[in-house]
Amino acid sequence: MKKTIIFAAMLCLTTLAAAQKSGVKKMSEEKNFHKNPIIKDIYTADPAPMVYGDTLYLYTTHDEDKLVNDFYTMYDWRCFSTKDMVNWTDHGKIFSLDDIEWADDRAWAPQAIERNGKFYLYCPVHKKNGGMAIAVGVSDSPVGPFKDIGQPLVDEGDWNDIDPTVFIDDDGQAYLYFGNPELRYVLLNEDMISYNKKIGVMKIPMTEKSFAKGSHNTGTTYGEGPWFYKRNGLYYMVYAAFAEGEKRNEHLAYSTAKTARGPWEYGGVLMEEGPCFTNHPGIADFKGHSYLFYHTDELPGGSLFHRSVCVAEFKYNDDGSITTINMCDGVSAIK
Ligand code: FUB
Repeated sequence: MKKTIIFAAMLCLTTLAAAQKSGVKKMSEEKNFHKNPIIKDIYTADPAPMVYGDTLYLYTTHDEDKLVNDFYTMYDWRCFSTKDMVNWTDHGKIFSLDDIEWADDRAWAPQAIERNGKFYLYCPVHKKNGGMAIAVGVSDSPVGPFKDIGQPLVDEGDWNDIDPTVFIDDDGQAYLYFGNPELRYVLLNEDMISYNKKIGVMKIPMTEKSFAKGSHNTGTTYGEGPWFYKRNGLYYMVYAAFAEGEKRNEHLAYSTAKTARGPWEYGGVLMEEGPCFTNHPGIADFKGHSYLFYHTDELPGGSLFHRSVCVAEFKYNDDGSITTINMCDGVSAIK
């Protein structure tokens, strides 16, 4: 038994090493198609695309090879960029727990945005004095380095403060949605590093009309990993969701609203559940194409704690709805 486990572990390491080599090679060989997962030499999760100029920047979390306490072992955030969806540049570590004096663990799902020439990276972390909170790093460049503002941006003293998603509406109001198991938001001030404390943290009613009946703590499907954006006047909330039934893996679902603050109406399943316990959406329109970034455990040695970021191209229906998107092999180059 012990021998089998050692052999299996060696096989995983060998195959990952081979994948690392072929991954690098494939990036330069396959000019017109990039095969999933996007990053093949480290484990990445929680993809957060940001289009800036003619480039798509992809921020990710990083699952360490070696686990501590058999749980998510995540210390830093990574950035990759592309101009054509096939040739990717690895910008390495752009922010880490070492840069956040008050945090000690769980460098979880981030999202980045630009405002007035500065870049803001919102990141959930575990605080040294316990509980989760949302940190924000600021940089003059999309590829960092990011500098922590020195204190949590959102810190309600409970465990709901994870998975921030940020969006600036046409009237200039910036929103930061977040949360597991509840969806909440704050109105960011123009400086993007503080929020309107008079209004405070707003709680979205977790109803079946908004998020459908499901098996997460609120009784709805809404789980975590919200991704908030607007398209053709319609607001979208895409998220990781738990269907009804026991021991389900996360699928992706979406809801829409006519205003940035809701009310939200359930839209449907965006991506069916896969073999990995978590999934996490990131959506971007880039050079006339629409993409859903997600994660799986499909890299050699993959597991619920060793994930890898993938991408699928999709099209919106004329009425703004989205037909369920399949996990796929990869995407073609943008000409
Ligand atoms: O990657 C750590 C956590 O797992 C994220 O914050 C969640 O969205 C889930 O993907």
